[in-house]
Amino acid sequence: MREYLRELNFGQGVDLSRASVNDQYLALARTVRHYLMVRWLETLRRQSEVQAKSVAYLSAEFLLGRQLDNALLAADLTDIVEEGLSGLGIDLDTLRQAEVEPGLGNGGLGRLAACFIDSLATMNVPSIGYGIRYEYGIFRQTFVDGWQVEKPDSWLTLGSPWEFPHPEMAVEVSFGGSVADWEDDDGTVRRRWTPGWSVLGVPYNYMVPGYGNGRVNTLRLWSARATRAFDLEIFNSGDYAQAVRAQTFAENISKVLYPEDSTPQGKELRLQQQYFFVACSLKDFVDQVLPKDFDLTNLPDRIHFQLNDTHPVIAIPELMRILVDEKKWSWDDAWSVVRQVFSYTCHTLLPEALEVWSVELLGRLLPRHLEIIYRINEEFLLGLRAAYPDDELRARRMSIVAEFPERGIRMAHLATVAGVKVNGVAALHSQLLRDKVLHDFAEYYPGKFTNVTNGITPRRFVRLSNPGLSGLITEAVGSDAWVSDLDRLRELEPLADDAEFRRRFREVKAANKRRLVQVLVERDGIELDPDTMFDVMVKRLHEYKRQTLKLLHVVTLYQQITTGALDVEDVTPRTFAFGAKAAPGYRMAKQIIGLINAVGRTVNADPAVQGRLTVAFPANYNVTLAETLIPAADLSEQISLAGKEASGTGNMKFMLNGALTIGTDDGANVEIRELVGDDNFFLFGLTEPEVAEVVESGYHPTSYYETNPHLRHALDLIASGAFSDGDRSVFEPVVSNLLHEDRFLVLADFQAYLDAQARVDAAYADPEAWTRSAILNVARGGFFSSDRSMRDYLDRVWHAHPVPPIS
Ligand code: B1N
Repeated sequence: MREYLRELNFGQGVDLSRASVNDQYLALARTVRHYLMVRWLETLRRQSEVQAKSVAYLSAEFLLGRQLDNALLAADLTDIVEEGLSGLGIDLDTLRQAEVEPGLGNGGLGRLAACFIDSLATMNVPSIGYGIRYEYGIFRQTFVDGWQVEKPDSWLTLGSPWEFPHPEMAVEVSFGGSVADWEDDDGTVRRRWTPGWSVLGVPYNYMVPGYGNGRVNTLRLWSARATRAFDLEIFNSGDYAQAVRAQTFAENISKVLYPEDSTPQGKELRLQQQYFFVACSLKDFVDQVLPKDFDLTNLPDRIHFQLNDTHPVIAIPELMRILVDEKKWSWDDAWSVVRQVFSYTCHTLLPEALEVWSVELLGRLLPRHLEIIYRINEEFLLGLRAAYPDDELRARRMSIVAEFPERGIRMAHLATVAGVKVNGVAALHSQLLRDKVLHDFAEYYPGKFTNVTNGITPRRFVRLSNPGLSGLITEAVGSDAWVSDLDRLRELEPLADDAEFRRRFREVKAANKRRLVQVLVERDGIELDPDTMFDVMVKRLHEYKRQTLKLLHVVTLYQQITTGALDVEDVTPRTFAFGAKAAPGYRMAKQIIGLINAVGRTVNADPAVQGRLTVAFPANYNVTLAETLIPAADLSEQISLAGKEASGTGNMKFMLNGALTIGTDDGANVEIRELVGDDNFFLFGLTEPEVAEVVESGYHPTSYYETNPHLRHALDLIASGAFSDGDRSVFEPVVSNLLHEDRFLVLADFQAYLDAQARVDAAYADPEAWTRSAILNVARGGFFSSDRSMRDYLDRVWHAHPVPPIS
């Protein structure tokens, strides 16, 4: 505590009596990071000493969530700090709440990256995360009359105690210009890129502490600055305003995270961001991380670059450029190294989500890289035509260069051609990648394709977010070893049949529900009844995830009760909780948000359903809210159309916090159900092959509307203006889309969903049996630790190894 007071006095410049909560939080954060500093330096020292093979995780997003609690846990400081602070009359929890989470990601993909670096540190794997330090992360969602309005996320304004900027280590990254032949000293003709402009990348380092193992890995995020050339212009041109504008232009590159999840727009600034962080990272690794005299032919022994989706795939031509243009290697020598050091993780099946950069844009921004991609493609097509003579159609399908609708570079193809391994993120997803999206490639490169099912870190999503359950588990297992060895949850299985354990498990869930109720009152002014079933659907708003299906269930119940078709006494009291952000340009998604809020307003105000149906839609669902929402859930909604959700990771968080899942056979749901068994999972809906068949034979949503009275009544009620003050036009686009297009087969799965929900009600009516299932969900969920995901990547993709723990 002496250290803490020093930080307050000398770091914040205040004494205790005048310190604001923010001062106190910042001082505590700095105290904790000082404590971790020795371990960080020791980790770095050991890393350069041992020279073990490392992993570099390249990701445009790291959705970290709050840092304080995780750092306290890793360093085993929580109790000491809590006690010390309370001696000073300070409540640790108040300081926890003062932290603004770094929201440098959209959803699952960014959160996955954060879980992975946590696991790598905990498992003693030498590794580094590389990404972008966005000045503005994912927007803050607000509702105005129920409609989403985005506000900037200024996560840096109150100070950022977890980062270490290193402006002296800035690297230069170039763009634009032109490429021409030139003659080398030894007479060889080479290509020379003369860039048009450049920016600086300033590294900001973040500690990634392993859990209780004394290791602290590094996350390095890049921030864009103007180069000194810009500064010089200020003097030379005399046009001060113009020079400052140039500065702003450079800094724009890391200004804001693109808020699109799964459906990226092909924007120029986005490509700039991608090349910016990748070029910074490769340069950093080659020039700074590797020893000075390192022979780059040995690169594959020292590093594996994991490409988190296609966003960092421009790293492939960039490394070629470094080796061929800068290091003057032959093309073949460079290619033989490059094709050993990258692997690619695909996170989607939606064709519209696969990035294709227009040749016009790529050629303008990165002319040399475009040339390199063309040459990679030429040689690839040569091999392909040799393997499949006379199959020009196949060559066109597989080409890295697309010809329609305009000439474009297919980044997934480039990654697949150059990557050592290509993986999907759940068993079904990897299967569909092999069989459908990348089928030609799987044939051509047998052995290149593999699966690594996603995972989540049990530190943040169980140990920290659910202290009640953690206490129970620790008692049952006999130690807290499960926190870094989640398979030990298996030991809970026999306790599912122990009435006393069930009672305590239920008490933990009830307490988590009361905690959520309290948080939502304070955070949003939402009042909920903790004695209802908490039925939760939290994830990005996307049509394929089918929030509308959930909503049609709510509307159906409401319609049935208010018309007397259903006796209110027979309805299980439920709280339907939604959390979802829509991409600002995704109109249908924003409409659906408006509709959820409108239905909520009407249902919550109607005395006819009071105490039975409640809709809660707290704005701005983020990692912090997830940490209290998920442990309070009874029912987890995972209802995407089969074959569309690559994996899902929220589904795993719910399972490990003792919620039962109602879900389709999609993504990681498949593996969840296999592990937990059909008796403990509410499966419904078309399977992926059935979906393919329905779509193939022509899908007619109206026929479901015409033949299913429940569905008709629910859609008619929405269309009638019942939720929009009689205005029939407001939600007409949503209704007519469902009726006439329904790309994601909501109507086809509607009845099956209602039936499954009836099974949920029946099961919930028996609390002992329900609790038993909930315990089995926890006991059988150990597979979904991201530690296991890391083991799979180490074995199947990286061929790297943990190093002995420090101290
Ligand atoms: O990645 C998650 C999966 O669990 C989800 O199923 C999947 O939808 C998600 C462009 C994406 N896929 N694609 C993205 C995000 C941002 C962006 O700009 C695409 N996110 C996913 C983790 O594997």
